[in-house]
Amino acid sequence: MNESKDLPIAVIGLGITGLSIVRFLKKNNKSFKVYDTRDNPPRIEEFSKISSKLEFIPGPINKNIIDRSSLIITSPGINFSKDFLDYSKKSKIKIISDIHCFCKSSKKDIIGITGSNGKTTVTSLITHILNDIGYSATSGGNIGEPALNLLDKEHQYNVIEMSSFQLEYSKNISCKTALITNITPDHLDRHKNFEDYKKIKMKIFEMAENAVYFRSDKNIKNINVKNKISFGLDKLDDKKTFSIIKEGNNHYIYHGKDRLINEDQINLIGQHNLLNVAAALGVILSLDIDPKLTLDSISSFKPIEHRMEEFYTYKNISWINDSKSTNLEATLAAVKGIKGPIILLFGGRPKTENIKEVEKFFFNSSNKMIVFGEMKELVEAQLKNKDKIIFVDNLEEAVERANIQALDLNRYLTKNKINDKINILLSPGCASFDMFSDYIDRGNQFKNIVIEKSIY
Ligand code: UMA
Ligand code: ADP
Repeated sequence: MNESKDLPIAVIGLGITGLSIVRFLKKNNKSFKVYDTRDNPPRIEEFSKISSKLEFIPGPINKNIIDRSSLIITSPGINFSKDFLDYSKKSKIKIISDIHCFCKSSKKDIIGITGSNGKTTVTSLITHILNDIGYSATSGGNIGEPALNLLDKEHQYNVIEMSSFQLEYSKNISCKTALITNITPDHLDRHKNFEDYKKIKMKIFEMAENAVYFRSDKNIKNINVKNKISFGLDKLDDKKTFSIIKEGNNHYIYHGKDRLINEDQINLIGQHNLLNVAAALGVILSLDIDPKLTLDSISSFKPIEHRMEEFYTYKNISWINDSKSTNLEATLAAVKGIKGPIILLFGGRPKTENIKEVEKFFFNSSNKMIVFGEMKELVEAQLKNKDKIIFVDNLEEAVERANIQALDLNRYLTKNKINDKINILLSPGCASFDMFSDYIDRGNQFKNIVIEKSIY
């Protein structure tokens, strides 16, 4: 940290990140002030136990803060105005993230993970594998535990999920291995445009020793790292590649020419999750660990809550909670990876204006869609297969209608001796804030409605 003036450091936001920054600054004997737009931010009670309330200043995030500070360390959720950013540049007051501070202070190897989708799954999987095969690893960052809290208990490997919000204010972070799972449009309400969002994601490779990336993704290119390992949907013989290949009815993961593992040995649903496993294997290889040693650990990894979580099955009908699907790509990946007919619960607050790609969902003529929330307008205007779409007012009604559709379809399949499993999938492809407090609330409500109502 390099404070240019003899002024306190400004910590912006007093959520879990703000609190972790405060602890970090106190340990390093730095003076600071904490700013938050709310009078009573979520972590004020915990803050007042470790610091004087005088260090907390509620109010708007404006230029006065820049005049009064030597450096700004921001929480990821803060969306600075253009005026604020211009003035900080003019005043030469740097804005950095907690992840930036963590990377500069950590003494252990950092595995940095970013991407539009799959970050949490891959972060958890890598941590699980490393611990399972005898290394010591811990995870943090956007996954939940703020990275700075890990400094007191550093393991051999810090597996850190990094969001675009955190990377935006990070510079020259030196990861042992950096991974990008994929890049598709997301968070465009916060970033200037898609180009800017891509550039921010690519910052994870600055100074990385090893890069792991999805080679079938045209948005990930020009990686300036010496040791590169890729994963993708085409088979390459190179030992620095992993591939997902369909043979007969099964998908396999290959390492170069060698077949490693079959989808039936993995507890995660969908081709996108095979890509996530391949990404994790890429990271393992980058650490000079033989991927063959990890196969049992991959098989023992369980799906994470709210991500393709098959939580209830009855007769031939399987209920899957993919509430963490908050963008269109996640929904498209979810439906692509499922075998058998799908009744999709889709909706919420749209993050994109063009949803025409969703029409692909109806290529399987048995598929049905139940739509709720603010997404109804876009579906009404852009999707054609209206005979396969049902509009509802709330999640409860969505569950009831999905159940009726599934039972009807089940009768038809039984009568025609077709053995397909029917999938009722909540994969909303939207933000949840129009009807729920967050994706966790949405997923929990879904599961409760299905289970409590004992609808069969
Ligand atoms: N605040 C303001 N003004 C604002 C916004 C926020 O004053 O305009 C204050 C609020 O009081 C807020 C506090 O700042 O409580 C901190 O806000 P924050 O939104 O940065 O939240 P944290 O509690 O510190 O949580 C953050 C991440 N939140 C966001 O990026 C929005 C968490 O990711 C992350 O787990 C945590 O740090 C630890 O690293 C959440 C998330 O939704 C789960 N991430 C996005 C995603 O995954 O898509 C990027
Ligand atoms: P993130 O932390 O990036 O949000 P998660 O692992 O929590 O990623 O998954 C978020 C959503 O994206 C879930 O709906 C999940 O099914 C979907 N998803 C996971 N991995 C991928 C992937 N590789 N490609 C597309 N969608 C994915």
